[in-house]
Amino acid sequence: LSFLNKSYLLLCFLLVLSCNKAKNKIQQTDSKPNIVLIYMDDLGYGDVGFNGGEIATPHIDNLANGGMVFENGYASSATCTPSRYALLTGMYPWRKKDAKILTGTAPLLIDENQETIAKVLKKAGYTTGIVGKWHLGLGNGTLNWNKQIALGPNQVGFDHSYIMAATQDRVPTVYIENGNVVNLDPNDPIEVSYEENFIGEPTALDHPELVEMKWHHTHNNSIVNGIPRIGFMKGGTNAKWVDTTMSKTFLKEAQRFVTDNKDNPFFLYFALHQPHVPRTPNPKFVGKSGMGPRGDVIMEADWTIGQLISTLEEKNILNNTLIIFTSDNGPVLNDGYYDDAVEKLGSHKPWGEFSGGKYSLLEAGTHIPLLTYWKGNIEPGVSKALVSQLDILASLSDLVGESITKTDSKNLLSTFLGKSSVGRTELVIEAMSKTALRKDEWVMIPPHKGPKVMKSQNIVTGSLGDYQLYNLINDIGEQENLAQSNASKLHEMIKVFEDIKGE
Ligand code: NG6
Ligand code: CA
Repeated sequence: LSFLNKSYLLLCFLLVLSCNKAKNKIQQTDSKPNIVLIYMDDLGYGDVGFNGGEIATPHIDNLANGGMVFENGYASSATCTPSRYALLTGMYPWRKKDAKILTGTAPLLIDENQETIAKVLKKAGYTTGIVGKWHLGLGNGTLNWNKQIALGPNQVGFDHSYIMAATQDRVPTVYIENGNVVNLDPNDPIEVSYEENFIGEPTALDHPELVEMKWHHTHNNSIVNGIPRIGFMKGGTNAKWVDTTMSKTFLKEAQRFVTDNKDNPFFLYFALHQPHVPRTPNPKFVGKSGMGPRGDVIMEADWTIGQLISTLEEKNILNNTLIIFTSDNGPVLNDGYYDDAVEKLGSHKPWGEFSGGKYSLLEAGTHIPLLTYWKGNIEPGVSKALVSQLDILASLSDLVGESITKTDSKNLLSTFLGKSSVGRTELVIEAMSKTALRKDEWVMIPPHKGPKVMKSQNIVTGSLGDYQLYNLINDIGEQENLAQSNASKLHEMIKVFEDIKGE
């Protein structure tokens, strides 16, 4: 090559390089980072290494060490559907009568006109996707699984969806992509009922010999992959998911979404199914935790998250991605199957120092792990600010410069980005349609009917016939009821609670 040719080549090379740089600059704006919201199912405050858990969660811990950890982060509710409703819409779920644990055939809970995180981000130019657990209803009451489902995530702001309809323990046990059941054979249509079985279909009650995972309470209807579920299902043989590869399937879809959208801002709601029941780790993870399937699937989820982060790194977009990691509600050991979760727990404390668990108004129900991570933009640290998943909507709206109408969501953007230590002052928490108030370091639980303990799950519900008042700074385990001894604080709390609830 002549000297002239060489310098010409060099010039071209430099030109391409600077063009790429300029292109990257457009993408890497601080106001439009990619957003990945990782939402776990039933993961307790203490289930992660960074909150003192004994299960190895190195990838999640890396996010915690490089990001902002919230010690006072809350899900809106102690169960799945209401928490997910609040997360996406920024509205308290107790304002919505049907925001309760849904069956697999329940209609779409979110109104088509309602604001959602996905809609707001879409308006700001984002491509939006959900991969994983939906559990917010589908259709308008009459669901035909063999046709395109007209109402679902795609109608409330998601450009792309790859979901399970409800929970892993509920039928239909199929994946749904943009409203269509994946791998459905039209000659083997799916029927689903939560009322009665289909003639000739085996259930755990009449065919116990077909059951490979023993049920403890409920979960004795249709058997899929040897696992008895809640609800009855017929047909759709080719479409049925394989439980042990669910994590891989969701990961693959999440990676595909990221790869397809690496050149434009995207929002990925990655709603993992772990460690909800039935706990079905991939063989690669069986026995890894020493705590039985519950520990194993938490390790599997951690690995899955690590893989997704590697993809972001490989595509060179990790630095331009805001990651939020949290869980829909607190932990439960026995949630319906015999799977050694209780027997093999050892000294690990899924609920950390809190009392209660999933379904409970006591702290462990809603006080969940929460962190934000954004390399180069969020200084690593720990925040004591009171924040709720409700606040993600208003905060992300602010980040991308969109306005929203009045909701229960508070704009805590600078807190989520670690630039302020100010959180909300108060928050109404919900568990199984009962509510309580957290304000500053205080919790007030009004009198509620119902059992003190859920026997099958061995969880203290927080329901008592009298008022309860706890100071979380002195009494994180909510053992000492101060309602009698601190009447003035109690009355102040009742007043705030009733004002918010409009009572
Ligand atoms: C409960 C189920 C439980 C689980 C839960 C949903 C019984 C007694 N218990 O009704 O096993 O499926 O619903 O969990 O049936 S959630 O995390 O999706 O809210
Ligand atoms: Ca859940």
